[in-house]
Amino acid sequence: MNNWVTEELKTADLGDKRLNKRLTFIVEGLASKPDKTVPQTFEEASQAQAVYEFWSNPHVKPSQIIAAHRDATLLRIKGHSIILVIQDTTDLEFASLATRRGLGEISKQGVEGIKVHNVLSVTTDGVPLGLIKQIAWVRKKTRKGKGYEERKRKIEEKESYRWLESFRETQELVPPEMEVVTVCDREGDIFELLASPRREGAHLLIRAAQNRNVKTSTEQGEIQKLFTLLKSQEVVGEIVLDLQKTPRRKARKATIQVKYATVTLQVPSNKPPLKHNEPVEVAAILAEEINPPPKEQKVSWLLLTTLPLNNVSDAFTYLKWYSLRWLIERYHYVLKSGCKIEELQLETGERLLRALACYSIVAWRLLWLTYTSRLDPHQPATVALEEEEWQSLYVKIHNKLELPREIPTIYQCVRWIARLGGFLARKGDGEPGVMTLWRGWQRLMDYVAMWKFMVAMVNELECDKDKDIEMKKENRNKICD
Ligand SMILES: [Mn+2]
Repeated sequence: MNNWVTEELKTADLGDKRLNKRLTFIVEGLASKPDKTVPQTFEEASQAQAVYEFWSNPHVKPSQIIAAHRDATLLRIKGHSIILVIQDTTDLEFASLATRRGLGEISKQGVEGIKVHNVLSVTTDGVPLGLIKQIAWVRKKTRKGKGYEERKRKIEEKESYRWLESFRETQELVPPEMEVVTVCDREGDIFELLASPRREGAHLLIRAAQNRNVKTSTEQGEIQKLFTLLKSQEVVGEIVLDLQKTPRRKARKATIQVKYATVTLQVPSNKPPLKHNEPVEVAAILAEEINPPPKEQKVSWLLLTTLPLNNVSDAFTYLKWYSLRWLIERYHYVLKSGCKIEELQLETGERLLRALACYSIVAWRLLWLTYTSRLDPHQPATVALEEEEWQSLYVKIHNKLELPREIPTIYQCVRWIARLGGFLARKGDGEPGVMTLWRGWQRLMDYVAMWKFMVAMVNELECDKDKDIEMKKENRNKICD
């Protein structure tokens, strides 16, 4: 998997060729042992030192690191007709070290850390293609205001502006001939976002949090509450959705009843008067699970979308797309549990931000590997693995030195990697998850190192043999002379 790094970072421009090279070197190292500490990954002291120096270098901008990955992501996006772009924020929590500075408040009280807003592009069948943008920031110790004061401020001055800024950039970056649907959870239910200018083919799909004032076209003039209005609609259909495992629930199939309506969202009364603050017409979909298993929280989503909603099958499509939002949760989980980013012992927020940018690329790659192998199972392993990777994997799993005539499929290889990570591959075990795969990957990297070493040794022996023959020939010639 390591040569992919060169390709992934080929547009990197940190203002200095040596820094660009160093970046590739670091991401390669982290990708081979993402859950290990820096000294464990970069065994030579001088190399580990180089990594720390890079992360301490004020000339290295985290946004420039992400920009290289973004360029590669945009190449992957090309050729799809529709792409989903999921936005979500997560908190990275860091233990307070006596020497640590430059962190800020996060959602959890009394804990310091970094806030990270990721913008992840995903195909409509659920393959994560990479980040389009990442905004990571440290909250100032004295924020301007909370509660009512905070709400009254202009959106441009608020933290929540990140959702709008990301939406605007997404529209600029994704090729104009493509449809692009920005998907947000309840935190993204922001009037200014729903009212944002949109280019043709750019849409929003947001889970509603606010019980907004709305009007419908049929009952003109009468203002109603969004949730009440949707609940009073008739059920138009039922769909079964695959719910994935999260820290809060097991994976299950949920039968969901669907209602929908077209509504006009009224401008919230606490908004400062702005030109573009006008009522917005959107489609609203209410999705409620029937008969959820006991003790499980039932699915109840109210989604707002600017996408055209003409019939129940449109509603089903948008629900399926919303259910893929789960992938960004997975991404954050990989970043935290897989890369153990919260365990980094770096001393300043600035350094952590540079490290985060590097690890973000590694975490995406693993997520991509997990889902691409499920959705495009027949591709040869070489779409994601280097020759020595699939070969050493094959030899390890089959316990013999013979290689197959044909390159195994990516699906098969990913299951073998998962086996190294403890996946039993019994009937009913389903597909291996990203963490199992991650553990397997670590072990595979050790086999790959050994495999390369052996291949090098064999080559050297062959070479010696050749030399031997040469020498014997020479000797014979001499004798003949
Ligand atoms: Mn969220």
